This record gives sequence, C-alpha cells and structure tokens, in this order.
Amino acid sequence: MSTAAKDLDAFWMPFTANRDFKSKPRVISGASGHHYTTEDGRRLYDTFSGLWTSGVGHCHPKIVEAVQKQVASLDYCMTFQVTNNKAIELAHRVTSMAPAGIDHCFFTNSGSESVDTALKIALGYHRARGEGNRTRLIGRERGYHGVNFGGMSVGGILPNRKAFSANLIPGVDHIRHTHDIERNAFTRGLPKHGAELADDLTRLCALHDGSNIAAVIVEPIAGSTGVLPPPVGYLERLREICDTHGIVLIFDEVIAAFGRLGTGYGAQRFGVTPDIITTAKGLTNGVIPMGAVLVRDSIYDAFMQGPENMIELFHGYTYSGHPVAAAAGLATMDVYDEEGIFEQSRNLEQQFEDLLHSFADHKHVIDVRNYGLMGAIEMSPRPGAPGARGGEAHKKCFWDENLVVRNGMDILQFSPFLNSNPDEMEASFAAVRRVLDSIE
Ligand code: PXG
Ligand code: PLP
Repeated sequence: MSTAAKDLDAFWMPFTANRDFKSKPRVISGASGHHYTTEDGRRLYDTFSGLWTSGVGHCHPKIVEAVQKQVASLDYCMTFQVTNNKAIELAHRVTSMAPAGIDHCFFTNSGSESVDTALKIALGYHRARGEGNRTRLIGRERGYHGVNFGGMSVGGILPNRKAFSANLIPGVDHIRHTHDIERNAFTRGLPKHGAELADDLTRLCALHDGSNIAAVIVEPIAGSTGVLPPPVGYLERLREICDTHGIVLIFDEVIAAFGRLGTGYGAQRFGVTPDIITTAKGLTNGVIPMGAVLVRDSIYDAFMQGPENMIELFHGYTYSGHPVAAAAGLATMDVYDEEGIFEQSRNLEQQFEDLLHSFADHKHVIDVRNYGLMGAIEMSPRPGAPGARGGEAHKKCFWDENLVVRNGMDILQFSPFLNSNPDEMEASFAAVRRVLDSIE
C-alpha cells in the first residue's frame, strides 16, 4: 500500500481542504532540480519553486553537501549564552547584502516567527527610548504576515482572521490595500494608479495620533493574497509618512528577499529602505526551516543600554541560529553568488511577463499581474462557487499535465525558479493554457 493511502489520516494538513485532498491525495516523494517525483514514478514540473522557497531548484548538490557535513559535525548548539560559528557567519553574510545601516540579524525558524519578532523589536525599541506609549501596530488589508497571533492580527486576509476575531492582539489597525482592477488591470510591472493610497496612513495618524504608533508592516509587494505589486510612488510615500511621525517601517520580505525581485532584498529593487526587514524561505532555499529579522543599527543600539550583564531583549527560539539551518543558509548564499542567480532571475523577467500576459485574452481571466519573478493570473469566480475554478485548475495541472501550480481561490500564482530553463518555463505555461481551455 502506498504511503498516501496508509497514513494520510493522521496528518492534519495545513491550509488544505483535508477531506477533499484525502479522497485523492497528491503525494510527492522526491525532487531534483526543477521537478518533483511521485511514489508512482511521475515527474512533475514545479511552477511555484516549492512555496516561494526553493529558487535555485530542489536538492541543489552544494546545499545538500553543506547540510550533510554540518549535521555530522555540529548537529545542534543553543545560541542562548553560547553560540555557533555558522550562525555568526550567516548573520554577517545576510547583513552585508542589506541596505547600508541595516547591520544586525536576529534568527527565527519561519516567516511567522520573523514577523512576531519584528513587531516585538519595534515595540521594545520605542520603550527603550522612553516612548513606551507607542504601542499601536498598523498592517494593511490583504496583507499576509504568517499565522502567529501578532502576524495574524496585523495581517489582512479575512479567512485567516475570521475564527479568531475576538482574540486578535489589541491596538492594531489597517491601511487600505492597493488592489484596483478597474484602474490597473493587466498592468505589466508596477501599477500607475494608487500611490495616494499610502496617505491612508496619514488618516490613521490623525485618528490615533502618530505619536502612539509603533510600527507599520507591509509586504513591499504583496504575495500570498495573489501578487499585488505596489503602485509607482507608493512605498516612497509610506516611508515619508513614517519618517514624519517617527514610526518604524517594517518590510515583510519573506517572499521578496533573496533574488525573487533580482536583488538581495526587495528594498533594493524598490529603492526604499525600511527599518526592519523580515525574511525566511529563500534564506536556506527552503532546505531547512529558518528566518531572519534584519534590523537598522539605530534600533539595535537603542537596546544596548543599561547594565551589561542584563539581557536586552527577552525573546528567542530554541532553534534560533540552528547550525544546520545556518549551514544551509551559507551554502545558499554561495550558490546565489557563484551561479549569478540574481542576474539569472532578472534575465528571466521579460519572458515571464510575456508568458503571463499572453493569458490576457482568455475568457476566464480578469487580470494578470507581475513584478520580478512573482506573477498571478486572476480568473473570474464561477457564479456561486468562488475558488472552484482555481481548485480545478490546480488539480488538472497535477493529474493531466504533470505540473504543480498554486492557486489561492481563483488566482493562480507563479513563482518560477530563479534559474529556470526558458523552454521549460514556456512549456509550463502552454500546459496551464490547455488546462484553462478545458475547464468551465
Ligand atoms: N510573511 C510573508 C510576506 C509571507 O509570504 C509569511 C510571512 C509566513 O511565513 P511562514 O514561514 O511562517 O509560512 C509568509 C509566508 C502563498 C503562501 O500561497 C505564501 C506564504 C505562506 C503560505 C502560502 O502565496 N508565505
Ligand atoms: N513550550 C515549552 C514547554 C517550552 O519549554 C518551550 C521552549 O523551551 C517552548 C514552548 C518554545 O519552543 P521554541 O523555543 O522551540 O519556540
């Protein structure tokens, strides 16, 4: 009996329709490069690079080797009170790639933990400076900041919040999202309209008083909600308003960092520097769970006061700076450098944009969006059955076309490998086209 049929009931799957899935499971048992394999020997092309995670491809030999070596030499070492050489090295590596003035790194194990860590650092920073009244946190509608209580509260995706409405953390508000199909449908790259939506933050400063706001967190380009690139001028405007009111600006770059936008960090591609950057995913190419929060010097320095024998930040995870994860991170950074991955990513952008926008004429498609190697094809929902069309597309791609395609409701999301082969990328979109043609 295959693993699929035998064991699946015990596994409560995350963000999955469990009963529907278990009635006909899609189980992966291996991967190499740009393909997955299944237990029955099928080979599937992965259009989502894992879950935005695995930009240089699966089982990259250099990363595999680094992990194997590390696990056999130093498998675990706490970073509370002692530390390990690999975590030190990786902190240097990721901060040296960051915008000037962002020179400190706090390790976590996921994007969700990075977000909650960043929010706590922002609150602690103001308190350390004697502005402990700054407690409000501002997120954005349609934002995704993971699933822990802090990130869920500043997040703006309704189904993720609905069941926990009374338990969200207090003192949070949201600015409006930037999605505007009427004005921006089928834009290539950054939409022209909507920079003024950043002024919604001014409205919240007037409502709560800016001096009470600790931090604003946004994805510089929203990913999980279906890829919403920021309107031209929007991020600059947010930065200005934060500066005016002394608010910490957090860019949640769990997806945008490490080459997805052709640069080390999205901040560099957009030319706007936040105060804190949250990362995960591409930090280790998805091989070992790890996240990192990158922090501006002035914030770090504000904590480094008082008696030197005292802990400055009462926060940390058992696995912060895990040596095997850090070894995977270091090998990933080597691959980024040695194989010119960010440049490869940039060179694929035009083809990716053209392939996505070739769907503009399709009867089901109401919008196409792209920036860097992030893209989405939004389909109209079937009347009375939102999500059904997207779900069917995902399944048909898997069973009929040997293709893994991610859908969020009726939006197909694409996260091609940063080192995709152009012919394979083209073939994958031809297969998506056949599937969309075949569904109602
Ligand atoms: N912030 C952002 C911006 C993310 O994209 C997280 C935080 C949470 O990371 P963890 O590692 O705790 O999952 C994410 C994660 C999708 C999708 O379909 C995207 C994410 C997670 C699940 C699905 O695009 N991003
Ligand atoms: N719960 C208990 C009982 C623990 O002892 C710990 C850590 O020691 C945690 C939760 C937190 O776990 P982690 O540090 O892996 O986030």
